[in-house]
Amino acid sequence: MADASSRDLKIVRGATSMDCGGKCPLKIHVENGVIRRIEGDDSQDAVQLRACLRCRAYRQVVYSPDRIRYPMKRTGERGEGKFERISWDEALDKVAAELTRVKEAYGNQAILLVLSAGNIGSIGSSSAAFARLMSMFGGYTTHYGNVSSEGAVFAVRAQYGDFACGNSREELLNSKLIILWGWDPAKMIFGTNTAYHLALAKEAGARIVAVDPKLNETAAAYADRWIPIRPGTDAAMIAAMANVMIKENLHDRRFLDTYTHGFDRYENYVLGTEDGIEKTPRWAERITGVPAGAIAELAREYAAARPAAVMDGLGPARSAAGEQFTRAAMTLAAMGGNVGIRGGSAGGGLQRIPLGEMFRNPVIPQSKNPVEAGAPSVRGSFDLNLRLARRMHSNRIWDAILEGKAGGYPADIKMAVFCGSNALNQWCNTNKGVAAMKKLEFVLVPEIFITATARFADIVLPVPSHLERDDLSRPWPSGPYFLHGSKAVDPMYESKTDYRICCELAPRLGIKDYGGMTGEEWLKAFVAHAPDMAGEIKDYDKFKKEGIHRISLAEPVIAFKKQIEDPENNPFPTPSGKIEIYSDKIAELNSPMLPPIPKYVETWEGPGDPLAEKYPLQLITDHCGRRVHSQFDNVPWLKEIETQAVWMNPRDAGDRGIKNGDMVAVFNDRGKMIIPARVTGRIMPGVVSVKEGAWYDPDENGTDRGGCANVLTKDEYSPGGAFTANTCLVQAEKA
Ligand SMILES: Nc1nc2c(c(=O)[nH]1)N[C@H]1C(S)=C(S)[C@@H](COP(=O)(O)OP(=O)(O)OC[C@H]3O[C@@H](n4cnc5c(=O)[nH]c(N)nc54)[C@H](O)[C@@H]3O)O[C@H]1N2
Ligand SMILES: Nc1nc2c(c(=O)[nH]1)N[C@H]1C(S)=C(S)[C@@H](COP(=O)(O)OP(=O)(O)OC[C@H]3O[C@@H](n4cnc5c(=O)[nH]c(N)nc54)[C@H](O)[C@@H]3O)O[C@H]1N2
Ligand SMILES: [Mo]
Repeated sequence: MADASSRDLKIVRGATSMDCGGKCPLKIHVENGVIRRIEGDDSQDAVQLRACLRCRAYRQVVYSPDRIRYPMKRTGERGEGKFERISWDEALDKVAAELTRVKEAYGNQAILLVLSAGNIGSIGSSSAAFARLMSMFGGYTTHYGNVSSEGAVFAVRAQYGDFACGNSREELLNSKLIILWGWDPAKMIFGTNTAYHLALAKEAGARIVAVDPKLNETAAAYADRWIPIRPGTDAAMIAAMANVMIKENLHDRRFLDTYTHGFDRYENYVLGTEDGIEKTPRWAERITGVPAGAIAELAREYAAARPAAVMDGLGPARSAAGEQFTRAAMTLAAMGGNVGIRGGSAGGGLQRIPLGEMFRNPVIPQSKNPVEAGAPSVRGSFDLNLRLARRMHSNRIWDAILEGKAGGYPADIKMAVFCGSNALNQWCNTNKGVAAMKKLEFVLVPEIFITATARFADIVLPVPSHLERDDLSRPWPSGPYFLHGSKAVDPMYESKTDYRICCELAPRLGIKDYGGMTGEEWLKAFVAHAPDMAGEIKDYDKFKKEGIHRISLAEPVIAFKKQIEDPENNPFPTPSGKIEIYSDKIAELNSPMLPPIPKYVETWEGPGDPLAEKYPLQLITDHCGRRVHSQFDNVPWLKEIETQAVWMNPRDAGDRGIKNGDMVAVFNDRGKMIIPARVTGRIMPGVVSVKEGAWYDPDENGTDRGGCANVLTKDEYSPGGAFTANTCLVQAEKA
């Protein structure tokens, strides 16, 4: 046994930069260069920002036996997963040669760059590295549409004109009623400590109601009432609540008159003067599956509780009419007069507080992408087609690869770089993705693991995990604090960061002046120049040593407080200067699926689609507590916590002779998976759930055995650009 004196023990203040829903200071115990233990925040003089199970288990990511250790090149067929070790020089020479070949033969637009959320650190982030390199190389084709939140982004832009629509989470403590409308912070985090503040609110007597097809983790722990609802139908329930509030004169008329634009149009819709159909609770019951009595009761309860917080999630907005849901939720917030006040909520799904939103590469020069030069201006327009002039929607990359210009896409794609992305697993229609990946001439994937996407690479390059480099990490989606994550151990094996890879590729591509600064120089520059840091952090070394800088606020952040307190001098940044319940800009688009008021619209693969005869179950693909998307799915400690399964109501299971734990085939025309059933009353009849992020694992028949939700989902988007992962019909049977 080594005696204590030979042990080199140190505590490193670290942080990961994952797209995880939170962001937490970590206390990492390192002994003789090996991470022994990871603890959370230990501060004594502030509310601790407690790390969740995932970062606490990160040791099994760093030391996973499955790590990519060195550069490799494909040996078998594309996708077969056979690779052999090569040197960094050979790998980078090959990548540079392929980039040059494709550029010369087809032009820069034939190079597809897929960037996602694997690393959202300041210098770690893929956009800071590859996007810049590829711009300097003459450009690339990329995708548009935030897969997390594009529906909500569209809605918030239309209704408020400003994305910062969240309140400080401790404001929940002042709410009398909190509606978790498709919102599950106990699992999704939505800002470290959100669930803690919810617990305090409950202790203080707030009533909590969940409207969700599932009794989700937060609802199970905190809700006084669960109201199950059919996916994609929430705007109908909200219209019926509005109907009750208007008819019983329970809505905040003064608020609506003072601060909103076009409520009369919504009123005409809700009362049926517009189309002859009154949006009564009975009308909504047929659509939503929620009993009329429960709708009326929630409407009255909501109107009576002041202040009340409508906390709408991104899950329901990630659907075929996602923007309508988010707009309806914001309208409900306005009808209760709950915007801009303490204990209220503006809704809008993003829940963003602009504090801590730092480090967005303000100092790394982001060369413009020449392939997009001269594209139409999108400023002030809601027309998604303008944004898609030179790009394809994120959920259409497979079609774009398969069909190219002939299919109406902006380019004929010949090669692809996937950075910080496991798109084959994470973007819809994985089986179509497989066909698309096979068509490409060359694929590059820098990765930590051989993911579904990396399996299809020609060259894989090893990158370090998040505890193997210094970076700044930003709170998701709110502060108020800044994190500096120090390197706990040196990069494992032969790994290099994306930034380093790009620095080494640059000269091979004839690019000068790509790098220049060391990592630490960049970090210091970020801290010095980031806009919302101005004057905040004076001592970089202290910040680095402590790993966190908390911002002390004189008062809590309340979105749109100014606009509500002094509307004369603070108009909303919308065309009317008010909250736009009716949007002229949206009306101009003249799109039946995108009405200018938050109407309920029936969509493809909803409960009313004739396809429901063949595929009668609505599938939702919510996120998983033990993963960050597909990350951590291969961590043994976390795997023990929850088996990937299809959640199914006892009634649907009984109809099909399925018992808890049975293997079940879940399928539609796009794909099929076989996974265990979790038969539970925590999901409503007619709806099944397969959590997103499990690793695609096809057997010899192409049937997925890993439970990858996206073998079933449709690669489509809503008219406002939402990624429609929660609009999907399936059938299930005993396997
Ligand atoms: N069906 C369905 N699908 C969904 C969703 C859903 O609700 N339902 N949700 C969607 C949402 S909200 C999101 S944000 C997306 C997420 O989709 P992705 O961003 O593709 O998600 P991850 O699975 O986290 O993949 C990131 C990959 O980056 C790698 N990585 C980590 N750090 C680095 C690094 O420093 N460099 C490089 N090169 N790689 C790194 C990780 O190992 C991981 O494989 O998934 C979407 N997919
Ligand atoms: N543990 C963990 N946390 C995460 C992530 C992760 O992968 N794992 N990912 C992070 C990222 S990038 C994102 S974008 C966010 C995502 O956060 P969200 O999008 O909010 O999370 P989801 O789990 O997809 O959905 C939340 C809830 O919506 C419900 N829901 C789905 N469809 C409907 C509907 O039509 N109507 C109603 N009323 N409810 C519905 C689901 O049942 C679920 O309870 O989470 C972040 N946090
Ligand atoms: Mo996301």
